[in-house]
Amino acid sequence: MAQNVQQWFMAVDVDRSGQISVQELQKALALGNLHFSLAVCRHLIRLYDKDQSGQIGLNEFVDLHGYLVQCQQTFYQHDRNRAGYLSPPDVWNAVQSAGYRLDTPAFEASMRAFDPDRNARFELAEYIAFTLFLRSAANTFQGFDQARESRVHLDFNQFVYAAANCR
Ligand SMILES: [Ca+2]
Ligand SMILES: [Ca+2]
Repeated sequence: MAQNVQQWFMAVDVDRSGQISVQELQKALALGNLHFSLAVCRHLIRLYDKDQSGQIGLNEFVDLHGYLVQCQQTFYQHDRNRAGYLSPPDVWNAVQSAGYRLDTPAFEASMRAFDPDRNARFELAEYIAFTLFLRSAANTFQGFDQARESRVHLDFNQFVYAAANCR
C-alpha cells in the first residue's frame, strides 16, 4: 500500500476511530477543494463500504482513493485547455472513455441533472458526482438485467428502488 494513502487516511480519520465517517470524508475532500453534499459523500461510501459498516476502513479507503485519482486523471485528460472545468462535449468524451455508452437524450438529461446552475461547466466535483451516478445506474441496471439482455422490466416499486440506489 502506498505510504501516502495511509498517511492521508490517518489525517482524514480525525477522531482516530480507525474508520472514516461521512462527515470526516466530506471535510477532507473539501480541504482538497472537492465540495460534495453529504448525500454524494454517503454515495461514495456506499460504493466502497464492502463490510457494510457504514464507514470506510483503511482497505476500503485504498479503493475509494484509487477511484478518486482515476476520476481526476480522466478529468484532466479531457480538460485540454486547463480551464478547470469540462464543457458538455468534453464530458461526453470522458464518459465514453470510461465505458458508458449513452445515447444523446440520456446524456443530455443526466447532464442537466448534474449541472444544476445550467452553466454547462463541469468542475471536478460535479464530474465525480456524475460518474458516481452513472456507476450506480449501471450496477443497479445489471442487478435487474439477470438475463443480460440490456433491457429490464420494472414495476413501480422496483423503479423507486432502482432510482433510490442511483443517488
Ligand atoms: Ca473516524
Ligand atoms: Ca466499512
